Amino acid sequence: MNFTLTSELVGLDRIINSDPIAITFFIGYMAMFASSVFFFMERGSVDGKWKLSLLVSGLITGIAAVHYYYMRDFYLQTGASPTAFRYVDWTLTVPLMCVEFYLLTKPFGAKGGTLFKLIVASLVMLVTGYIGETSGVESNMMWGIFSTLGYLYIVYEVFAGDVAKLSKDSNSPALGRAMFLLKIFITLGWSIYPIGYMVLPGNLLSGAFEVSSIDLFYNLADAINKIGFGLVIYSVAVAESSKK
Ligand SMILES: *C/C=C(C)/C=C/C=C(C)/C=C/C1=C(C)CCCC1(C)C
Repeated sequence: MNFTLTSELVGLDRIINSDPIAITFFIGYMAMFASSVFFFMERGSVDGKWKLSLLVSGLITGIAAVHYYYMRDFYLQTGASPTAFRYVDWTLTVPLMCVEFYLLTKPFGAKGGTLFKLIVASLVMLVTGYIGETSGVESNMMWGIFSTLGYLYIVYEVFAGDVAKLSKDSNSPALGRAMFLLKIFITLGWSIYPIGYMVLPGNLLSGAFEVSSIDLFYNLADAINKIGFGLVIYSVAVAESSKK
């Protein structure tokens, strides 16, 4: 049989020859897509005030699914890291995760100002991170440190700032449980990203891993954080809805 080897086939060949990064892009796409279907369908089985939270969870994984579709193709065709797609994805989905914190604490008095602070901190984290990834060896570490300040501010808000105070004053065991799990995601789950960033040339882990393994870190972290975060909110929503 006679056929030309299109870029599509070269890409598929890479998956068949078990390029672990290609496989995680492939699985990431499927998992994000399936999670969105799940969150959207399950909106029907929770009480009114939780429907918006599940919608936002579905949007987070849905936006990620679309980006994974393009990132997977970009990676398969070029073998390079899809940095721009990645940061567009995060710039949309991380603020939506801040919205999830806001929605959880809103019944207990959360103010728009808290949401605003969280979104500004996440944008500082992402814009400086993007500059660091694209600006070369000398300044990589410096931008990484700026970005980490934005990250630490979010951690502060959730552990000791407005979000923490509201959930403590709420006397709601459901919210307490959700906040406990979300704190684990914010500290352990989100810390995978700066670890991945550190494999870049000029940074602390450069040489310990291949530069291309940055996408392994990011793909793993995205699956844990976007899907896991949504499932925590889903479980609280179901538990609270079944009380009545
Ligand atoms: C769904 C996507 C999420 C939750 C992305 C989170 C991304 C981060 C927490 C990234 C953090 C970074 C640092 C703290 C320093 C180095 C640069 C970044 C942007 C990788």
